[in-house]
Amino acid sequence: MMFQKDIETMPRQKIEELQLERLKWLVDYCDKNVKFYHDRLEKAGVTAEKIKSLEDIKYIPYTTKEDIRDNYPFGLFGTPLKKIVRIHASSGTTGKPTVVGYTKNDLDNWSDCVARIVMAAGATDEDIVQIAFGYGLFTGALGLHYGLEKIGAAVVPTSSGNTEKQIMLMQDFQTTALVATPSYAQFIGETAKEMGVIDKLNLKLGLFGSEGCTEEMRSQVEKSLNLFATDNYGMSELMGPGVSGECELRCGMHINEDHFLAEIIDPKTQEVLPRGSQGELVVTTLTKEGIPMLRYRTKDITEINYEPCKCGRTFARMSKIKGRTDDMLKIRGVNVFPSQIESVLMGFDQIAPHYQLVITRENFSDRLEVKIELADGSLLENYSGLEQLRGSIHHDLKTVLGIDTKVSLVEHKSLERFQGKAKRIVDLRNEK
Ligand code: DLL
Repeated sequence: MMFQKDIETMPRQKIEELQLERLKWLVDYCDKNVKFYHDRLEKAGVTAEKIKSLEDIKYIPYTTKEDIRDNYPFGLFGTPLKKIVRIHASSGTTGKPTVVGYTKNDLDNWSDCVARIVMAAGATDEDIVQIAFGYGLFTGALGLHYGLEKIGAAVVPTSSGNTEKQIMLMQDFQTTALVATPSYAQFIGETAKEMGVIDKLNLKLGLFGSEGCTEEMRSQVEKSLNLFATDNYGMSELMGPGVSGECELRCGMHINEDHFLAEIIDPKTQEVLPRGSQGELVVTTLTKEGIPMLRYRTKDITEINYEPCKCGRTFARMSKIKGRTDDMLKIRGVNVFPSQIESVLMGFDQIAPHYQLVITRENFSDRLEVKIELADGSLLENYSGLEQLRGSIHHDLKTVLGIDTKVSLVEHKSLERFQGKAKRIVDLRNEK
């Protein structure tokens, strides 16, 4: 089933004509309404008239997360606040969050995009869907919420957490679909098993996204909750969920190409790579008014397949995210930057500037261990001094990151030293 069949099956040529028309509109819109873009475009000598083909997008400079942050909170908005009807923000970045705004049209397009994705995954108006993403500034919950309502599903906004109650409702309502991060879904599965109620659940579909998930992990979750799971991708800067999602054939995530123009670039040289290459995904929003994005560097690594899919959809498909070009970590759904940790650690003079971040997954939950070297041996014999230091670091990290970490103080000179760039992150989550 398709939510907007005419659009989702457009011949490639038609898609590209529409994208070109919208790209010209967007350049003009950004030029006129966002000073930041106006200055950038002027410097690059780009006007809407200069865009004659989709390839001409290469003349437009890239936009980065730093650009959004530098213009905190509303500097990149394309409309006065009067026209903004919703504001979201990304979780825990260094200092200030990334703030995004939506007009009424944006919300309408957003719910259309999500409606397409959930329908492609197999959701229908017969479904009772429990949304176990955290409601709040995060785009995930409300994004899925509106899209699912649009297709007529019965939405149950349970939010994340309260797992046993979540499972009780699932049982009582005979919930048929679950929206969650794959890791939370896994925890729900485990808890339901412990409660001995797996057989009493009626789940058929898992709409998972917002973090990476290996095929092995997906199969495991499918088995534990006895459902069929699809993956969907997005980010707050571009919209939230709704950028792309798998159809039931699960051979890549269909990009909503009438709203998003995707490119793959080499993150080092910043050159656009030929079709089919793997690299950093760069996305231009073609219709967004609230906060339009010109060539936004997602830092996510993927590749795009432009062959029409056997499901009938012609929208290109991006492969599952391979990783990120930067070091941003997603711990239990919270974005954590190593630089945030570093800035906390540097505030303590009893420790040396050598640290390592070890991320593991235990009981289906991410765990971050921060290993820090003591500056010297003076504290080694002083147990209460060590404990006090450990406690203070733990407290400050929690204040800045919003999550619990395990703090381990290790002996001076026990961590690896580096000749070139440091590699401080040891991510063991996908090792098992
Ligand atoms: O996670 C939006 C979203 C919500 C997508 C719910 C899907 C479902 P942010 O919090 O801004 O937005 O985080 C965006 O999360 O750049 C990716 O690195 C990662 N990410 C999102 N979806 C996937 C996915 C939402 N399906 C960042 N697979 C992105 C792997 C994903 N990584």
